[in-house]
Amino acid sequence: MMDYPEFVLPSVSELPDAGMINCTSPSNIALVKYWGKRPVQLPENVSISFTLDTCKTTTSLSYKKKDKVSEDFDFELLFEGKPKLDFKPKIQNFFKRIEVYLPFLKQYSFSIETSNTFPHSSGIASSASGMSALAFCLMQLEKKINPTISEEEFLKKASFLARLGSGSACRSLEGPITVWGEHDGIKGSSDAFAVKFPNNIHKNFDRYQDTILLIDKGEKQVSSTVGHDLMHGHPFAARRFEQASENITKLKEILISGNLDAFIEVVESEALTLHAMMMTSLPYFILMKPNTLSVINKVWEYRKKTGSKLCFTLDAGANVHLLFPNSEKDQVLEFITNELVAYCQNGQYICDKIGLGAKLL
Ligand code: 2P0
Repeated sequence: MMDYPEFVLPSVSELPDAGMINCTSPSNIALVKYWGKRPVQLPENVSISFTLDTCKTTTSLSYKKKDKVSEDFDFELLFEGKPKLDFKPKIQNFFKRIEVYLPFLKQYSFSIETSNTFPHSSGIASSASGMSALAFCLMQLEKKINPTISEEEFLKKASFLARLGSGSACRSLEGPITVWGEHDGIKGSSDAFAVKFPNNIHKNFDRYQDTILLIDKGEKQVSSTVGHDLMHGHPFAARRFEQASENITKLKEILISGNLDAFIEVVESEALTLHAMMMTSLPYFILMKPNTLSVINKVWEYRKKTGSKLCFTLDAGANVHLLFPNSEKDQVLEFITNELVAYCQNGQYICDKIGLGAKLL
């Protein structure tokens, strides 16, 4: 039986011959973390994220209709202008998963050119921006075939497809805040795609800042895919999945009310819980580095001293995301340059903020 038949493109007679689609899609940073999944790419728990603005992938998809449908997918891949063989299996696998929903894929020969605004191997996940950008381009091609698709259906399916490339990618198509996973308090939410946070967001979160401190750019010892897998049979899994749902309930109220102290508590607790899950799985592992902990302690000191609403969150790695209101931008940037840059590898950090999702160029 096929899952989600509503996302299958109805049969069409006319396919466009050739053309090119250019788009950008950003990365995102989870506030309540997705950690644990079941087949196929469905989350064990609900998650919510800020869509980023500066950290993004630009993708051009060139397509050319073939005279004969081939047995296999036909695509070439260029990353920052050069052929990238190690990405090919991931795209091949992605095409295989989404073919049933985009039945025209084997009728085209594609050239995919992609580049990121953030430094290569900076420890910033490129799968979220990269997979969402590719899904968005493919949906633009579907739209040429099926022009009556509504904006809402378009975004829903783009997110649905992106999820099949990488779980967190489904949260990057829209902004400023998206939710992935079914939750009673979030209207329209689903395990199959992410939706834009449906309520009005308090102005305290307008242009909310995310400065990413690049603590360690080395290759991670444990990939996210392996990490997700270790939640199967994890001693705390069931309780953790419930807790994520409870935290979404709390965060929904916080995003509406603008209560930044409550925001800090949920967000920092989520970051540490994510890493606690890693430290308590079998095999156990630690992705934080000594400098990650030094930064966390500095943030706590700074908050105590100044009453600032600066807080941190972590991804599956050693880098620290510093979240703070736009109104504190100058002071916090001064604090970062004076006191935190010393903990960053080669002094590197990236100033980003909350953004709006994928765009056609
Ligand atoms: C998240 N992360 O919610 C969590 C928190 C990292 C830490 O989703 O296997 O690259 O492609 O579904 O999405 C990273 O995992 O994993 C991730 P796949 P993904 O953002």
